[in-house]
Amino acid sequence: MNVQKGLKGIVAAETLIGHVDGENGELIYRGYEIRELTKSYSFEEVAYLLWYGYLPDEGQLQGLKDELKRNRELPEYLIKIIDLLPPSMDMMSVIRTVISAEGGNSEYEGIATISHAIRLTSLVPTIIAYRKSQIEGRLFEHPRDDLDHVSNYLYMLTGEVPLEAHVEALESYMLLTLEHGMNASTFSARVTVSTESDIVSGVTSAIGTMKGPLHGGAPSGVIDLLNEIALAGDAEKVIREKIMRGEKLMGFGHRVYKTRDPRAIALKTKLLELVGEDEWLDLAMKVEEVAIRVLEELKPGRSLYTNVEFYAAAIMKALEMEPELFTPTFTASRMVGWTAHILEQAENNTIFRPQSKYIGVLK
Ligand code: COZ
Repeated sequence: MNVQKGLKGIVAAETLIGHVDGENGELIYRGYEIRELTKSYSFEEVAYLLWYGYLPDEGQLQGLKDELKRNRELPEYLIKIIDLLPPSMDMMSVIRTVISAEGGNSEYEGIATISHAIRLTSLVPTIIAYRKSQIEGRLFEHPRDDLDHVSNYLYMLTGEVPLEAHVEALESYMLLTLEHGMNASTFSARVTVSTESDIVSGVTSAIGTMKGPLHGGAPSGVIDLLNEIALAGDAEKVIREKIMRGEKLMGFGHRVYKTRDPRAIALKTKLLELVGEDEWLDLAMKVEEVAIRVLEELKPGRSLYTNVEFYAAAIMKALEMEPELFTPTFTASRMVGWTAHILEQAENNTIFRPQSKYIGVLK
């Protein structure tokens, strides 16, 4: 009985939703390469693709946009819960708590549906924006029906209709993080619903998993790394000392990608297009080059390259989004992938129940 720590290399399910090709650095959503999708499609179109399995025509797209808009406002009892939560509670814990309470809504009984997925996807941006306004003591900017999903999210956060460039930058990031095969949080969601538990329990498990710094929490760590390097003025020295101390460089390495993460490349391209010369972006690109070189020298053969979170941090910085909103924003987009996988698991379910190797003594 050999133990596969972290289930490394284990294939836990077959899926039609996404394909992560670690060797060639490719990410495919329902047969389409993500660079193509990011270039030409909106959040709503790609969410539709992931849920339904094909890209929507005009009528289907309008139907999805309308359904997302109908589900944006929070029910009174969720507002009350948020108002009661301690101000010190972090945003990921707030999202986990409020989405869990959404499960009290009787419409989730029975099998999971795409309408459930749409509602959960639509609620998360409003939970984030309402909580932020409540903590800051500001009037909450209610959702606007004349704005699409990503624009409306930025509008609710700031109270201003966002710049097109900001919408494009955030939409690229959210498109690239919608889905990523059997990552830890998607696996949590599938394990949870494999017991025939409900979709809200499944996404609540996923949110709790996403909260971890080795999964969704990396962009904040990247900002800290870039700030530390900017202060020290010596990228090589800071990076080398961290690795020598056995610390992990946030934004580098990936369990599956053993070459550059295609999402990082797509984000970097979009950033260069949108932001052009920007001191932060210049610093990020210089740090990336030094980090890859030093990781190869000190960790030869581990194939440690830039992952999506490295340039996600640069995007969020360009949007002047506070670091505590990075992982919540990732959660808002990955809700689509989680719910798509939950629906797929229910179609052909076998309960997940691996084994463990007892290494204790027998009394
Ligand atoms: N910085 C420095 N060393 C790293 C590293 C990083 N970011 N990622 C992995 N390594 C090293 C480990 O220390 C380990 O070294 P040894 O062989 O000397 O023990 C080796 O590479 C393999 O590490 P591990 O088994 O943890 O790799 P795995 O592929 O399981 O880890 C994750 C993948 C994403 C957890 C990655 O290593 C990591 O922690 N990255 C930083 C957090 C992050 O950016 N997460 C977002 C991912 S999208």
